[in-house]
Amino acid sequence: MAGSGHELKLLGTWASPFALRVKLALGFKVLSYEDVEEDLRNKSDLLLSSNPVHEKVPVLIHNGKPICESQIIVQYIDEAFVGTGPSLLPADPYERAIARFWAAYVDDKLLASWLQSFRGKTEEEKAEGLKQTLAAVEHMEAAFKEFSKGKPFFGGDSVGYLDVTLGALVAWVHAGEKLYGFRLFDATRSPLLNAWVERFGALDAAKAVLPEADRLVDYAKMRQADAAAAASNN
Ligand SMILES: N[C@@H](CCC(=O)N[C@@H](CS)C(=O)NCC(=O)O)C(=O)O
Repeated sequence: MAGSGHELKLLGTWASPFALRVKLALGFKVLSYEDVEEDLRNKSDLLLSSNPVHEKVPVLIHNGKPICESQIIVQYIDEAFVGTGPSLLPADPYERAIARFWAAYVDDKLLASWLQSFRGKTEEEKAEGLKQTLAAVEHMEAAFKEFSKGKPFFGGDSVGYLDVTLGALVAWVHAGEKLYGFRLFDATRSPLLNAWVERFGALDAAKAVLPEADRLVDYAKMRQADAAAAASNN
């Protein structure tokens, strides 16, 4: 699908920020692929055999070989398709290392605490999640300033690895605001990232991939209702 000699198949779900990350990378690299929508309540044999350790999406299957974990997949795409579309990771090894550091921070700190701020079991857990989210946003705002050097993206004039990593959350920033009245990046706390959210979301490759916020809101409400029903049955 990607071009001569390459067959790419992505196992994902439309709402998964991790699968969206891979779709963004494939889009920016202008690689065609087969998009396989998984049902996570009834995972396919292909998903279970391709990612037997975590049994999670996304999985990219390149010429029959599976690659798991969204950040590793994006790095793989960049390395396996050098010269196809723009490079996402910086060329300089030190800058690559720093970009990977911040990409890990997005998942380990920013996303984890943001999820805790609305999924925490108690009000205390949620408050702690929010506190940590705000601290992580402050760090990300400073990282954006350092990477972008006054230009529009983490990658400078064009999108790079961190734009793809964080860009997967853009649709969820809008959905989260509608659901919880809290905007992850706002004009007061993080003006640079607030503007970046709009700039990134306006890119054709992002618009082609990122779902509408209202669709995510309906999906999140459905998942919350499922979780509440499961809890009351236990
Ligand atoms: N660290 C993983 C996270 C992937 C992940 O959490 N995927 C979720 C969907 S958003 C999943 O497949 N969940 C299914 C399950 O937990 O059974 C990555 O970056 O790819």
